[in-house]
Amino acid sequence: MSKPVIHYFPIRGRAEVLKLAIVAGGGDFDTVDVNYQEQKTNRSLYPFGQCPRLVDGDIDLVQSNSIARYLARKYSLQGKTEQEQCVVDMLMEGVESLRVKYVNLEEAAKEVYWKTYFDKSTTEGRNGGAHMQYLVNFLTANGGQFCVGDALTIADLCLWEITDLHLRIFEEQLKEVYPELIAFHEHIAGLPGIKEYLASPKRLAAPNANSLG
Ligand SMILES: N[C@@H](CCC(=O)N[C@@H](CS)C(=O)NCC(=O)O)C(=O)O
Repeated sequence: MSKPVIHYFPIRGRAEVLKLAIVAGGGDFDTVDVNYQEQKTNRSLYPFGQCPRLVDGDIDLVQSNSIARYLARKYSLQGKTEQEQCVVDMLMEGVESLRVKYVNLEEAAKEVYWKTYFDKSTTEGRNGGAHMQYLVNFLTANGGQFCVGDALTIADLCLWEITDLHLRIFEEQLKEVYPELIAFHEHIAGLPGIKEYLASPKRLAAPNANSLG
């Protein structure tokens, strides 16, 4: 099996779910610090002028969720049935809705951010379709260990990673309001491949380029 190479900045960022998928699937990866000049000017390697970019044998692609879906197929993390795969896909989009809110979070806006996207009383409010409770609903309905079916999927890794990011910022609130999410986070972090990766030097220190990172 070919070894994927991830071209990205030296942060976790949008590469982190990709790395988690590879290690959860029993694989390994290399990383290359992206050449920003090339990223901005080479439309065939970087069609959208952005990274991450994944090179894996003949496969060369960008857009993190497209890469995540490719890796999910490669490492059998896409769900077992058509029904499961549809829900996995839907949850990935649900996490993405929250991520696009998160990437612009600033210190001064933390309180409003929590109220809008995490406070259980605001699920019926205007939030751009992004609320942690919406995601947790799937997790609890499925028993709490995995979001979909009875095995790890890429949807779990997306939810794990967005939870991990928010734990840095809202640890106490998350523990109090979403204990099932904390239990899920611990469960996924202990899975083979993931556990070793998280303890290894390959797990980069910098979460992202966000000022809260
Ligand atoms: N929709 C894209 C977004 C990619 C993105 O925002 N990439 C950022 C880094 S996380 C980037 O390349 N920023 C530099 C730039 O846009 O010039 C994806 O999911 O891959």
